[in-house]
Amino acid sequence: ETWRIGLEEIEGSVQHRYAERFKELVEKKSDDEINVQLLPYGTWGSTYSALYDAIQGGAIQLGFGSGFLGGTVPESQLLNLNYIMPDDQWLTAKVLNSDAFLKSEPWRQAFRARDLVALAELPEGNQAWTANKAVRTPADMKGLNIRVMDNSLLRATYRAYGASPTSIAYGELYSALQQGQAEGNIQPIFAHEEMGFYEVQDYMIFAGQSQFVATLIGNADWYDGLSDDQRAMIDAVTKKLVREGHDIQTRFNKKRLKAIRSKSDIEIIELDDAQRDAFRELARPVRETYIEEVGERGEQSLNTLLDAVKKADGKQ
Ligand code: 6CS
Repeated sequence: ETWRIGLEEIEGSVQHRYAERFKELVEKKSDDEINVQLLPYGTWGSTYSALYDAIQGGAIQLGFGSGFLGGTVPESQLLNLNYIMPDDQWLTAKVLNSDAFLKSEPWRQAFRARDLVALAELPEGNQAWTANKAVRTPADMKGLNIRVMDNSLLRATYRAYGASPTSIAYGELYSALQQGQAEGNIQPIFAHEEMGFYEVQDYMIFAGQSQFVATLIGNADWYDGLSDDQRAMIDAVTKKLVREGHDIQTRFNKKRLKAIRSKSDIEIIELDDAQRDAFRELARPVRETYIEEVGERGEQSLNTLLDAVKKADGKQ
C-alpha cells in the first residue's frame, strides 16, 4: 500500500523534514506494509489548487494546506489571522493540535464538507516581513505592494495595515521581488532563506504577528477506508510529531537566520511592544471580516480557538 503526501514546499523545508519523519514512523510502525512517498513542491503540478484538488479527489491521499487552502476550505483562513495566537511558539503548537481545537466539531466539519480530514497542524515558525524599505509603523507600510498568499483574509489584514497586498504564486515570487512587481514579502525565516527571497530585499522586520501554519490534510474517503489500527497509528504518529515538528521548525529557522545574516547585509528590525500594538490594533477588526466572509462555522472555529488559547495561557 502506498500513501502519497503532497508538499507545498521544496526539499529541505520544514514540511519536507516533517514528512520525512512521518514516513519513517509510519513505515516502521506498519512493518513496511505501508510505503509513504513524498511529493515536494513542483512535482504534482504548478498551482496549489491542483494539489488540493488531487487530495480532494483521492489521487493523492495526504498533503499540506496553508494560506492558499482558503479557496478550498474558507474556514482554514483562521490560521492566517494576525495576533490571535500566543507568543510562545510551543504553546501554539500544543493548542492547535489539542483535541479541543483540532477535533472540535466546527473545525472537523469545515474539512469534512470538502471531502477532507485535518490530521495535524504544523506551525512552521514566526513569520517575518521583508521589504525594500524600513517598516516600523503602519504609516511606513502605506501603499506597500506586499505579496500575500492567495487568501482574502490576508488581503484584508494587510489592507487594514495600509498596504496594497498582491497575490503571487510561490514559485514566481523570487523574480517578482527582483523585478519590483512586489515590494515586500511575508514568510517564516527558513523560507526567506531557502527560496533566496532575502537576496532581493533590504529589510527584515519582526512584528510578532503570526506563525506560518500548515494543516496536514487527508482525503476523507481514504481515511474512512483505513482500518482502526491504521487510524490509531496515524494518531500516534501525528501526536509524536507535535513536539518534533516544533523542534524541527525551531532548529531550521535559527540556522537559516544565521545564514541570512552571514550571507547578506539585510537590515533586521525588531519591533518593540508599542510598535507591535499599533499593528495589533489594526488587525483586531479583521476577526469580524473573517466571520462575515466565512459564516457560522468560521465564527465557531474562531471562538473554539480563542477559548483553547485562553485556557492554555492561563495554565502557563
Ligand atoms: O508563501 C507561500 O506561498 C508558501 N510559503 C511557505 C513557507 N510554505 C508554503 C506556502 O504556500
